[in-house]
Amino acid sequence: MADLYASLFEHARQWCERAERAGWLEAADAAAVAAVEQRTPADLFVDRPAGGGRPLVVAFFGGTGVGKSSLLNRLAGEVLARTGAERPTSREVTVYVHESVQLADLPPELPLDAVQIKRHASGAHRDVLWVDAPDIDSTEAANRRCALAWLPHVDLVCYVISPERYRDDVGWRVLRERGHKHGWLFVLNRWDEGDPRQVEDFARLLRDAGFSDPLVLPTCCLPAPARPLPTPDEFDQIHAVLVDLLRIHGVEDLARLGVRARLAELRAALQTAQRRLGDAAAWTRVTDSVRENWRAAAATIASGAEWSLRAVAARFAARDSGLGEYLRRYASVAGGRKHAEPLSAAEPGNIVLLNELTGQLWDEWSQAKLNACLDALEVGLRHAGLAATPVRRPLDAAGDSAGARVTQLLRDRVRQALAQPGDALTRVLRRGTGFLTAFLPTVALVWVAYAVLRGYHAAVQGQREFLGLAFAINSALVVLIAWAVPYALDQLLRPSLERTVLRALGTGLRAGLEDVGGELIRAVTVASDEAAEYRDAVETLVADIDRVGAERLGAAAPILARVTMAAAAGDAEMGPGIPA
Ligand SMILES: Nc1nc2c(ncn2[C@@H]2O[C@H](COP(=O)(O)OP(=O)(O)OP(=O)(O)O)[C@@H](O)[C@H]2O)c(=O)[nH]1
Ligand SMILES: [Mg+2]
Repeated sequence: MADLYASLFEHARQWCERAERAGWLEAADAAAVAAVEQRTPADLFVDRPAGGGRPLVVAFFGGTGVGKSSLLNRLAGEVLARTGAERPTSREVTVYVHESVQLADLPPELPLDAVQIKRHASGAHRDVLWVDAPDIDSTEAANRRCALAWLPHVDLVCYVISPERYRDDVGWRVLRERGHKHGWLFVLNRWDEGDPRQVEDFARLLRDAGFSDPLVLPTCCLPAPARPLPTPDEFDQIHAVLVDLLRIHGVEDLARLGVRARLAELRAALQTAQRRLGDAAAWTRVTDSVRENWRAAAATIASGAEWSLRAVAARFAARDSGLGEYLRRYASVAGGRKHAEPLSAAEPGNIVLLNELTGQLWDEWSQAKLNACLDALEVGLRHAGLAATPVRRPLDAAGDSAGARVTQLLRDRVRQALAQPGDALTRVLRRGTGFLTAFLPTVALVWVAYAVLRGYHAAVQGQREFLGLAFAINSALVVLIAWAVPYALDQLLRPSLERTVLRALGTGLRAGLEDVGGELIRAVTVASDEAAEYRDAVETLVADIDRVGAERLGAAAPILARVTMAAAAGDAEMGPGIPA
């Protein structure tokens, strides 16, 4: 199970690394996952065959002077660790281990110069590796650091207290945080100084801390105590309990407790980190808010640009006025172009003007409005506890291209409008008036020519006078009227260039702003898809953690419940495991 834990932890670490690199996690989220305890008691040993081929690691922890080293010496039947009146006495860890056990190189945080390893050949202690730690509440920082560094490698903590100090035990306050990571035995040493009520009193404190039926064993390490003991010494129970535990559960089963606690921690850290990724509902809210923010910003931009659009349309139309332009267009009609348009966008000079004028429409002010909209979104994301950086990245890209998009659509629409000015009906009518402008004068001329021929023929025959000035004036008037009426109609139908350009600029701007809005939504979708990928990955990981954590412990026996803390709320999610 320790190997499984190591692999799950590695996956979690890699996930965090990727997510942090992509900006989804803050360094603190990744650090919280990385800080979950990786070390396990199994690290102390080489060859760790599945099924538990290693001894159980049991350590004496507690305040200074409570008798930890005395207890180890008593257990070993010889003086292994220094004991004494000097406080603190132990400045190093004493490891008491069977000679057959192969120890691995100690992890770097366990300084070798602060460890003495005592080998023994006693069969009674073959299955247990004993550790005597320096005091946990030490005034010596080095002692405290050393004791804490060993904790992750301990299966079962033998917590030693004294009758004098158990109610105000600094070390216990430190250690109870690790309640679920270890099995626990409580030794009330210096029992010669104790009171029989203290066992129950201490047990009550432990029950309040989460132990349903804690084992509190009173002991006295003095060979000849000055006072008689209030109740018999229960030192032998320490060993008996361990033998019982190992017989029923084995090391692997007990080690699983520690792994389960680490898994619960890992799971909680991952879930905290996962909040940065949001859920489907959060992303719907983000998309809605982008849409809403942009709608408001686009309305502001559109109304702010109105005046500029008018100015551009007016400047564009200014090119189309004056006699010179009229003659130029007239020449183009005379030159055989069927429908002379007010101004052709295809003419190079007009393209330059079009580009120049439309290029100024998306200005710094418009960009600032867009950026303010994105800033507001970022603030909203951070406020909701979501990662903002990976969302901002595609949004900024969309924002940077907004000017070019809007300008392009403005130009397209103006070009289209100039290519086909007016609406469809006007265009049909103008086709008619254009035709009549040429056709009616032609018909009139043909009619006049016919009248001239007939008049000439009649005059030659002497039937009447040659045609006179009146005929010439009237004929000229007929031809003129035949041209002037359709021409005047055509002029009336001709759409105003300024209006055409202004309308095109209006629709172009609206289309452009809509396009930018669409691009912003696409950017959010890209980010939310990425978040979903990271979320899926971590959910799979959490499911694996739950599966491993939910593995039941081998055998149910009351002794295990007595040395373990009841499941906390967080552990309950990991599924049943510790038999009640
Ligand atoms: N009265 C009494 N004294 C004890 C008992 N056990 C140990 N002592 C004495 O308490 C003193 C401290 O014992 P240690 O075993 O060094 O205590 P420790 O917990 O290892 O202390 P540190 O190494 O400083 O953390 C020694 O003088 C022991 O002889 C006991 O049961 N009763
Ligand atoms: Mg000691």
